[in-house]
Amino acid sequence: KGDSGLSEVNLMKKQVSDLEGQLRALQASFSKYQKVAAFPGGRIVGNKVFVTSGYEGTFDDLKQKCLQAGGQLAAPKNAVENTAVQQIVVQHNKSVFLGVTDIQTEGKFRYLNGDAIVYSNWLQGEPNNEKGRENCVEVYVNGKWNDRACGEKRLILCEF
Ligand code: 293
Ligand code: CA
Repeated sequence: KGDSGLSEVNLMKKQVSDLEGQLRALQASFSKYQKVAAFPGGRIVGNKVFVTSGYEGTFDDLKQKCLQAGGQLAAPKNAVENTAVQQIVVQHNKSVFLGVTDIQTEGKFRYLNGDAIVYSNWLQGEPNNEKGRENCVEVYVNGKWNDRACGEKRLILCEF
């Protein structure tokens, strides 16, 4: 038999590690579907899941609640994701706050990890930083974005 036993062991090691990878992917995917089951009305777009619990609060409230749940505030990065967000806004007839702000530098909108945004859907005339105090971003029922004061209360929308 010689070293053919060894290579069989190596083959099995590879198979086990492949299976571990697949299991991890499956667990990650399953936990997202569990969120939608827990909060029906969620939307699945590719790898991303958007869900709301119906809670309304200030930006800081919402941000904390999403993090606590193991997710983050929703930040649509393309038109398909934005449409999914819009559908939830329409369903609840309540605007949501996104995980996008220009708190760091006025007029420079960023995700909560500090990266510059790669997609936006501003309503014409926005962002206007009305009264110099609008650093958060809400989504209207038409899917368009408006900068808004972070202390206003909006519907929570998390992504996982
Ligand atoms: C101003 C002009 C309005 C606009 C509003 C929002 C507030 O009042 O047309 O809708 O600002 O930008 O965030
Ligand atoms: Ca505005």
